[in-house]
Amino acid sequence: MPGINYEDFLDLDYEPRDSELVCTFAVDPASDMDMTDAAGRVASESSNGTWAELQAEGSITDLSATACAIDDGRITVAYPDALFEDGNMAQVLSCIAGNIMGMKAVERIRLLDCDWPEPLATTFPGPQFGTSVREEIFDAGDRPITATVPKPKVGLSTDQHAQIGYEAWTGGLDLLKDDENLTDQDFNPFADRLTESLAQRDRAEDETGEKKSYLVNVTADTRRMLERVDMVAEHGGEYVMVDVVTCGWSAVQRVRERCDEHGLAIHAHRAMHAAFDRIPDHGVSMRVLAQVSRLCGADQLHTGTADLGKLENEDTAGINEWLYTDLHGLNDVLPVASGGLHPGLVPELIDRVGTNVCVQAGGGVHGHPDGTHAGAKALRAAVDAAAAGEDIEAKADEVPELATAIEKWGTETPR
Ligand code: CAP
Ligand code: MG
Repeated sequence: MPGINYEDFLDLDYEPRDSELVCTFAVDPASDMDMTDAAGRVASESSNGTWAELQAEGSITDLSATACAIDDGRITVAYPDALFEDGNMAQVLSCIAGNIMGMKAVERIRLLDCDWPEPLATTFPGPQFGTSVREEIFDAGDRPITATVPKPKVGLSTDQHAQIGYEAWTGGLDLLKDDENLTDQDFNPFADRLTESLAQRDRAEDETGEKKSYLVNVTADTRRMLERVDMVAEHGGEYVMVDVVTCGWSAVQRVRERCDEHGLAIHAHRAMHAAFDRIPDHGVSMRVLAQVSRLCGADQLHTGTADLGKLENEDTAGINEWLYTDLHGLNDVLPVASGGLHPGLVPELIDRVGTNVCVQAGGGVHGHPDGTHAGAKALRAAVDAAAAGEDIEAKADEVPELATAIEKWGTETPR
């Protein structure tokens, strides 16, 4: 019987088949290894090899990955389709971003990008709505949709939270959003917050004649999340919000399934993504996390502010472009720009990411010197002006709340 060694996972003449998942990694080999040593080990450990020579029988080697290119600190690995279970994101990630992240053969390794083949991609549902939320839920025309998250993040009572929603909605914003760490605490219980906020939404819709909606955070263990999804549907919501990284992809998959039954859209908050993607040469890139979010069914996803805001961002524009591009017929995803935004940054933001986005601001609305309602008016006016290609300074002459916001924050990037 032939033995399987690390070298058997390396073939630089290999052309990946259309059915294979092709992954690109940045690799920094351990000091006693070269790139070919490391590449063979990555392909081996992420498919069906190990450190010891194995005796191979029958078609076992058909499941082996092949390291098929090495170029400038990067390697390409092709994974056969039969290695993967249909529609099981946890299993896929245990292969391509599993043990290899900690192997001693590499100093650092980062999963940079995946080319998802049709046979695997189409075993996932993808988003139910994607960017069409802008027309299907709102009648937003060519402008970005807008959202605000009450601040402080946690500690507001249910009444205070719902009142902030009312002020934001009537000030012109489309969405009230829960913060990532607000779920079902004693100071603001989930069920009360849902019903009170939706009651204020109805009032704001009556008064403004515009469609309004609420991103209520259902994040919890999967059983409780599904109960909360059902509650949102019963009470007439259009969306749920999920902290997709902290609660895990398998849970997101179940939420997507339940949301399909109710026709609810999913807003994906990416809290903890930076634990995977912040160190540039290690971990899993935000690009891949965005791909995984799309496959699992997020309709809108935080992808950053193209470096205009308070948080580190990886290639917002490039990731957004990928989210819009065809993926074997799966729906696209609406990118959410958030994190330190305020009205003065909106023109440059729209310049960098376009209008097919959601613009989200917390501090940049509620920190307005005249309060939330004025802050909402200022943000909406800035978005309307930027989307129409109008100068926001000129808009500020018509909208005093915008003038006040610009006077306070100018175009500064907060920290
Ligand atoms: C924004 C935010 C969002 C971040 C997440 C916050 O509030 O609510 O969670 O945008 O980052 O808590 O920071 P501000 P990202 O508008 O007050 O900054 O979008 O990069 O995932
Ligand atoms: Mg937040």
